[in-house]
Amino acid sequence: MMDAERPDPEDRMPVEHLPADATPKQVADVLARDACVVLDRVASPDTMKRLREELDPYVEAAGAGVDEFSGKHTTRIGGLIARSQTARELVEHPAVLGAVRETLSHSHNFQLHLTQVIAIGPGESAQAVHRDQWAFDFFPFPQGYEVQCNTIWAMTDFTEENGATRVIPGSHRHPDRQEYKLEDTEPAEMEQGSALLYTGALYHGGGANQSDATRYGLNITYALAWLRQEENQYLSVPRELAAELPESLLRLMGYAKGAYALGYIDDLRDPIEAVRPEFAKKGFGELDQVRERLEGER
Ligand SMILES: O=C(O)CCC(=O)C(=O)O
Ligand SMILES: [Fe+2]
Repeated sequence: MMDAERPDPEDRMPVEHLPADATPKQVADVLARDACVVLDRVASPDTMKRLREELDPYVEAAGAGVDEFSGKHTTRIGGLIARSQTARELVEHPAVLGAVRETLSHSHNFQLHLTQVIAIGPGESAQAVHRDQWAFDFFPFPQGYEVQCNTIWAMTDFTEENGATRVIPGSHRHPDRQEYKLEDTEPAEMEQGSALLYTGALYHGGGANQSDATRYGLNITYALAWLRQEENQYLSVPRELAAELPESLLRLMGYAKGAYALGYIDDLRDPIEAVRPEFAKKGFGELDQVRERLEGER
């Protein structure tokens, strides 16, 4: 990487924190400026405790990562919609979802992209600094066109010592495919129950854990609904369970059209019909809205 692109230590921006009652617009404004923001104590320690109780058995049963990127001292588990009522609530947390909606409002719809506990164990080294949107086969999305709005909830306190996520605020404006060093990043320290929000274009990575306790984070990410999901929700959540979930959560999981005519079943049927026929909308629908939107953009 050329030096001109390396963040100058003098220009380093700290990670901005907002109170839990910040409006979606306030959160989205900081995301537009920095590509990351911490919402302080948006969930209670009690909620985090419940999450641990529901998910610890899966974490304990899972092995550590098999490569450097996933972390050889890090355990990751997914399928959290199926496994945890508390995770389901956090996926639909109104403050976070409002900010996600605002940040991804340039597209017809957005959807849940993945749900994952990331438990960084003592002795783990720092993860390579990356953009989450590289998951889309490194497609070079235009700068300013955000395709993801992501969260990492602090299930335990996040400190520099225990592996708080490392971020480069403002790096959504940097060139793509850059390599950064740890010194270029800031730790997103936050209290248990807080959430780091960041866009798919933010350069970041898991921190090294130099403490003697595991750092637990809950990574819930959202992406534009015309892109493929990282975690396949249709196959991660058994149909019998899906049939019991609320409509709003099912729509978020992908039982909705990604755009006009994107993702229908056979005779133009609403995808939600597969699990909850009573919620189905008829036909393509919304054509007037789509037309209005296209006319507005002309
Ligand atoms: O666990 C963290 O702090 C970040 C992990 C991460 O960025 C990733 O796995 O993509
Ligand atoms: Fe990441």
